[in-house]
Amino acid sequence: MSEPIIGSLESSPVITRHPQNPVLSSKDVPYRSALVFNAGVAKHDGKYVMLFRNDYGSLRAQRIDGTNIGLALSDDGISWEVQPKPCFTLQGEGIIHIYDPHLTIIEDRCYMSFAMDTFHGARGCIAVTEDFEDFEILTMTVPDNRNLVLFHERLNDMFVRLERPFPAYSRGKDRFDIWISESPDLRHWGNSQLLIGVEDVPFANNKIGPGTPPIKTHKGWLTIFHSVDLDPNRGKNGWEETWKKRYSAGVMLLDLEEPRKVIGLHKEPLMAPEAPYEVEGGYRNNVVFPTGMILEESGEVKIYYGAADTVVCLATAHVDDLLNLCTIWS
Ligand code: BMA
Repeated sequence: MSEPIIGSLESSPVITRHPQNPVLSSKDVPYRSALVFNAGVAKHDGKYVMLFRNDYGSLRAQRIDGTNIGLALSDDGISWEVQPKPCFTLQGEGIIHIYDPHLTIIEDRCYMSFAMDTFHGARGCIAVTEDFEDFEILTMTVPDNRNLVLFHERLNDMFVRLERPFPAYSRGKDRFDIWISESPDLRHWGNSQLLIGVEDVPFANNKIGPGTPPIKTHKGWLTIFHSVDLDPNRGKNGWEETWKKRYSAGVMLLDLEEPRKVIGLHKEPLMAPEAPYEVEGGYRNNVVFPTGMILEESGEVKIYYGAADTVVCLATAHVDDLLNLCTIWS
């Protein structure tokens, strides 16, 4: 089944890429590192805290040997200091690697959700940590699921997450959507429901997935998701010989009381790959992968994203502009 090709895409004018981009790359890391991207970011104890994906190997040989999670701290969310050692690695029977951390603070406790590739498929995991040294894994989904993002507070007494299963018997191949589930204790999850499908996003023809843990605004929960379009005619587009996808970012608004209800969606991309560090010289070019979002008291929203699966970047927007983009859902 072939999907219509999506033409050129542009970022919304409300987005400003930070002049210091990339804000984190492998050269800032004091241990083995080749690609640094897809970072979870939150404010905690007066600091900005970042958990980032660190793929180590050889940049020159374009070879990845493994992945761990690094920790970086910052006073302003722009200049980061990477801590001396990776803070999380996981090895074991059947585990291939762990990756793509998201960070959520709920009732002053720090939760990292992440993906784990195993010999039996991809699993989504949630861990809790007091000190970013020891992590206790609270839950792991059955395959295939990933891109778990938690809401920063309980709603109707339940913890809530967005997630992206990979349904093999969906509408043809690779039609992956965003789902929502809830839990009384962060360990047992259920009441799962489709939140929004690929068909609802005009700039996707392949799949969508959760991106940033939603932030609370007076109009609803604002969240940024990733959106993928495939063009079979795209040639070699990064290290990978057959990379034919483009990752953009979209923005939507969920109801404050009933987050299972999408109440707003911007029908165009919030961000499309266009800066040099997003479109060239990377592991996979044409990738903007949103993973963290912070709402400052001034109304500025800091959006952290992986660029070209190679570096961590920052973009900013005003919260009111983001809300205005989210037109009423019909
Ligand atoms: C997804 C994940 C992400 C990655 C993205 C773009 O499937 O593997 O880690 O950033 O693809 O390559």
